[in-house]
Amino acid sequence: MKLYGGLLSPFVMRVVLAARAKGIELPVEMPEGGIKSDAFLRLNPMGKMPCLVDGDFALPESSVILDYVEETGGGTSIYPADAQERARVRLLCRMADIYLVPEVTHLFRGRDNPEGVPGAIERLGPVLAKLESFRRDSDVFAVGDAFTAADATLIPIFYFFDVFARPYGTDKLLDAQPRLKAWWERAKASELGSRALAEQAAGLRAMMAGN
Ligand SMILES: N[C@@H](CCC(=O)N[C@@H](CS)C(=O)NCC(=O)O)C(=O)O
Repeated sequence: MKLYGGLLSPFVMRVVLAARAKGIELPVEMPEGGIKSDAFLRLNPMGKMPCLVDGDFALPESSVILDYVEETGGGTSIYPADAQERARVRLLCRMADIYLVPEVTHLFRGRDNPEGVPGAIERLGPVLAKLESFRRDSDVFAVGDAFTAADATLIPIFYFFDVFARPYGTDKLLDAQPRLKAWWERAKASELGSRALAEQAAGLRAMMAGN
């Protein structure tokens, strides 16, 4: 199996983290000619990263890839055994994709579209509060007491709360959610988390340098 994409992308990193949690080190590379090249579009008509290639099977969409890796990769499951806990994991992943990502994207595009930033900051507070409302005091990881798909999904998105702390004050949003903030501190200090964040930071530096 091989994953096309760059490690700054929270969607790419989600898959990488999920695979690592299962003991799989997926090779990750940018497609030659980029994600809009004819060759890549033939492989992945979505023209986005990530795209997993397993033999002659190509699969886009990070959450779908994550589940494919879960089902085919063996190793430790990244979903809890209990149905309700599993549902909570899926709920946090879904909420991240539907409500969190669009607002973080506004921040990411803030240099080109500064007018999108204030609204995104305003909406992010309630999104984080809702995310937190589905977590429990006893949750050590995003859900429960083990690394799950929810951690793999949230960690590389939360990376951007640190990136945008200085320009946009995103750290204050986390201050308003102490339990989520405590999870984030634990996630950053963890082996999987710290490695991922260092790789995202390297990706950001490369992007800023125009590579
Ligand atoms: N829903 C997709 C989103 C993937 C996505 O938007 N990836 C970005 C990089 S972070 C991308 O490839 N953007 C290029 C584009 O949209 O043209 C997934 O979960 O894989």
